[in-house]
Amino acid sequence: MSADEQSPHDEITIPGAPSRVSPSREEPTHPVDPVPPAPDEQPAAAVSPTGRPSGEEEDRHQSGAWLTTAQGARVRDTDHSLKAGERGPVLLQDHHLREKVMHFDHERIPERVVHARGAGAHGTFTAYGTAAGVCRAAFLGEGEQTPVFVRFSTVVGSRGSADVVRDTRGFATKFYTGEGVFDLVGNNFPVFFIQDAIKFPDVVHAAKPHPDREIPQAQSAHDTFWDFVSLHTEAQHHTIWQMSDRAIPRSFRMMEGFGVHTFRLVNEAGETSLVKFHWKPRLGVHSVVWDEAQLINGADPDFHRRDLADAIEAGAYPEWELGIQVMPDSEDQTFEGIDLLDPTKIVPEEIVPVQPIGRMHLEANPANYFDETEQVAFHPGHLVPGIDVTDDPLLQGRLFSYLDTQISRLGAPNFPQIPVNRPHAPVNDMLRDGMHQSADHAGVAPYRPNSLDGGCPFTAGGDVSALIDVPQAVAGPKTREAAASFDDHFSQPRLFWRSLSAVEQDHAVAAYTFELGRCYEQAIRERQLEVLARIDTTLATRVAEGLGLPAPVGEEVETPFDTSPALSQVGGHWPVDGRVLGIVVDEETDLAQVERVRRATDEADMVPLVIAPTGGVLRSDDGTPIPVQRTLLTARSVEFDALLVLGAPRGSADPLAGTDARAMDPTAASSGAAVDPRLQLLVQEAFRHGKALAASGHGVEVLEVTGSAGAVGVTRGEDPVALARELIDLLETHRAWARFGDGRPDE
Ligand code: HDE
Repeated sequence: MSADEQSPHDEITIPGAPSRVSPSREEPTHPVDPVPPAPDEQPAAAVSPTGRPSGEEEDRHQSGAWLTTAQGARVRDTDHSLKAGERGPVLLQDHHLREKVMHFDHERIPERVVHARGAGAHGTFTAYGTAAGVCRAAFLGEGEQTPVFVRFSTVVGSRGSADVVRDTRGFATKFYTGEGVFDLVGNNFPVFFIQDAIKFPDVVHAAKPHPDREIPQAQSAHDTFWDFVSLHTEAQHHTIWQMSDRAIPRSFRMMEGFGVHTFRLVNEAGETSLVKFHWKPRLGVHSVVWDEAQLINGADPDFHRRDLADAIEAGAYPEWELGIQVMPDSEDQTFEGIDLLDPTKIVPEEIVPVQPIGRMHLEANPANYFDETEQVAFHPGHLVPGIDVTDDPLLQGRLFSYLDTQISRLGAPNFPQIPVNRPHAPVNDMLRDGMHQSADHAGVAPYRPNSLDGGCPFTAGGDVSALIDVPQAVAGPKTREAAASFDDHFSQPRLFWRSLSAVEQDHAVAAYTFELGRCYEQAIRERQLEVLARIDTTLATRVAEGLGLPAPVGEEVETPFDTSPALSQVGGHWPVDGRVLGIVVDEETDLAQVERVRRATDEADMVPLVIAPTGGVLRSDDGTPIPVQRTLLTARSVEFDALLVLGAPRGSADPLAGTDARAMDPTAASSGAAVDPRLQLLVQEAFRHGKALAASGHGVEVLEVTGSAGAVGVTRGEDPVALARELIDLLETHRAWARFGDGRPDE
């Protein structure tokens, strides 16, 4: 085995490199044009501020080889300010200095008050045409293709917080349809904490860090959160989802999305139906385990963001099917006893199946995070003809909030003119002027009716498709009350609990115990335990045991639905696109075999990462270069979905010995026994997180010293390629579930 310094050209692309051109070691001296977006990146579409195709995408990129001021004047020196003498004071006339620093001082905009941390991507939605019977929206017509921009987010943490925290995830999609923008601003849970928008500031204040010390960041494991949800018991359904594995997704690509509220669809004949929107990921719904999540947040706080961008760069395009549950638009807007206006309720899929209506692929990363992901402005009120809202009081409040918040964040009412927000449909409003206006408005009469501009713009007549406000009859005394049908807070959390498999229930018990265990106030713990007892006494008893508290006695609420298997995420076989296989090698590993394993992994649309004691490039006997992507110093188990151990490097003096507690004491190596302790840790962690493991040759020794040999989902053999294929098969079930328990639903 030999290690070269230089990176070779490797046909198997490992995503994530910051630049597509390898930089020179020396500072470049010849001017070149600005770097265009990478092949996997795409800026917002080239449409004018008034929605016309401009075809001038490149005009938005900076151009010219020379550094200029914002006014286009070329600059000779950007490293020294203009001074009165080399050691003298800086002169006020230095426009370049002042412009540079002024702009820098204002680079930030306020982060979103919720959902501050997110990642976005461009894609395409292709409709099946199956919704035509219930919805007249043109973009749902058979074969129609609509560009989309999707932003995934966590809710509670600040913009710089870690990705894999226990939290709800936002799943917001902007459809740039020919009839205007439609935003489906959903979450990865189908229910919400509160039933009325007026409590939204309260629940967010409770979930956000405590106002005095501003801790804890990005998590619900603290007193104010549990104080709120135990007092507002409508929050318990959302809370049990939050304590389930759904709150720690393996990837944005492996999350369901839900519109949460019931929407009203209108067909060509003007008939209406009540629907709930669902996004179903092609890769299945998968999560990390809690211990893994905690490690990830230290090892790679950008885990989800990186996973999304890398998958797109590698061509493993994330994909979801959009589906709807269709319920009749009855007078009471209730279905099988479920109030469809209550956003804390689901309609079980076993009762109303989700009908697929289209498919979405995400195919391009944003060319610039700030321009697109930070400035994208969603709004549940961005609707197109055929889609209308209902009287769900939570949705009604959202219709106010999302316009309002953009004024704080994007500074002016002209935010729809920011490229990522521009409609791909002709815009002819009578909104004028305002800060950051960038449209050219012709004409003199932005009012209606007018005669000076020939009466333009006209309102759409009955024969022209236009937004519909369904003439829903409303009547009633003004009142600050909720309907009695909103009072059932427990039957659906109970349905959720009973639908989980045994291993998922174990995880939920551990999550409640952890979170309540992090609270300081005994009264809050006890109150929440009493509330849990109304959901399920076994759940409450198990959590109480973990907290060392007496089991509460409560009256369980009966649920009309026994279980809903669709709520469990365990079981089934799923595609493995973009999953990461770590391949451990040492100086004795047969590198020709490693190369074959890499190819087989790449062919399975997975990412092979070679882990060796030190970095560089290895060469097989026939000279094939094999780049090392991780060393024992830089690898951490959480990055890999499965491990193939083809070597057992001995412990050696780490380059940073003494600064890394995991590095081995070099004197211990001579004692003979030791497989490098960092490799042992790697395998032990992967093992306890239920990941698939395989070993061949010396690697088998690693399984033995870590005590993982012979366990479920751990395999060994002579042929590394056959082992890699076995691992890929195992990965289709996501985890070796039996290592945690039997994974079957609780009897
Ligand atoms: Fe939001 N929400 N929300 N929300 N929400 C925002 O809008 C709000 C709710 C959701 O990636 C804000 O531009 C109120 C439910 C997502 O840019 C703000 C209420 C659901 C995103 C706001 C809710 C969501 C937001 C913050 C209670 C799931 C991120 C910045 C009535 C169906 C969108 C912004 C993105 C963002 C208000 C409840 C989803 C303040 C008042 C329910 C995915 O306008």
